[in-house]
Amino acid sequence: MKIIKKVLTIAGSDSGAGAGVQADLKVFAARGVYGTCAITALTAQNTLGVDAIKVIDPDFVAKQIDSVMQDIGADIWKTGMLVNEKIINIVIKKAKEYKIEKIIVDPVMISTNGNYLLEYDANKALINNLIPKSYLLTPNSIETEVITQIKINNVNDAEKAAKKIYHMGAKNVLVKGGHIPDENNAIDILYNGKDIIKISSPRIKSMNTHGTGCSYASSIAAEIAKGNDLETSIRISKEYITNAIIFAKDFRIGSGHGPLNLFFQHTIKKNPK
Ligand code: PXL
Repeated sequence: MKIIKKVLTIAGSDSGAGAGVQADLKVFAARGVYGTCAITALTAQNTLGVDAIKVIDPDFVAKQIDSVMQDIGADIWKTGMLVNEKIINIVIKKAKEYKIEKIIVDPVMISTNGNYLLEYDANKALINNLIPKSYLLTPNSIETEVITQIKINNVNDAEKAAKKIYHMGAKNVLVKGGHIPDENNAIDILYNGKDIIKISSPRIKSMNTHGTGCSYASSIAAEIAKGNDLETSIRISKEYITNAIIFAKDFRIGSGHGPLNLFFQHTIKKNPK
C-alpha cells in the first residue's frame, strides 16, 4: 500500500479559485500529498477582487477540524485567512488537542484590492497567540510591516524584521521579497534563530500572481510533510511557484489578476525543470 502524506489547510474560500482553500488544495494535489480543508470564510471573488465575505461560525470551523482529524488526520497544518480572534484561538486550541507539531502560518491580512481578510483588531491575537505557535511564518513585506512596525524598503530591513518576528516566538520566519523593490530578483529572507538564508528567484513581471502567497505556503507545507527539511522545502517551493507564474502566461483567466498555472507539469511537454 502506498503511503501518502496529509496536509490540512485552515483558510478562506475563493470562488474564483485563484487563492485561498482552492489554491491550497490544487497545490497539495500537484505536490503529491492528500489535502483536506477547514473553511473559515466564504469570499465572493473573481480576478478583479473580493465582492463580499461571509464569515463561518468559529464553532463550525472547529467541527470541520474535528471531522478531518478524527478520521483522516494530518501530518502538518497550514493556515491562511483566519478572519478574527475567535477563529485564531480555536485553531490554537485544536492544534494542542491534536498534538500538531508543525503549523505553517501565512499571516493573511489584506487582499490586493484592500479588503480586510483579518479583522483589524485580530492583529493582536495573531501576534500574541498564533506567532508563538508557528513552525514557520510567511509574511510578505506589507504583513511584515504590520507585525513588526519596521518599514521594509530593502533586504536589510527584511533581515531585521525576520529577526524581530523570531523573537516574537515563531520558530522560523520567511519574509517574502515579492513586494520589496528590486528590478531583477524576488529575494526571500529565512531566519531560523541562527542563520540568515537568502532564497532568490528571478522576478517575473506578470498580472497573474493572484494566490502566490497561499500557494507558496501550501507547497512548503507539502514538501515538509514529505520529509524534506525546511530550507529544502522552501527552495523546491520557490522554484515551483516561479514556474507556476511563468506558465500562467499560457492561459488567460478573468480580466484582472489571474491565477497561477499550478499544474504546468501536466500541460507542457517540456518541463523546464
Ligand atoms: O492571498 C490572500 C488570500 C487568502 N485567502 C483568501 C483570499 C486571499 C486574497 O484575496 O481571497 C480566501
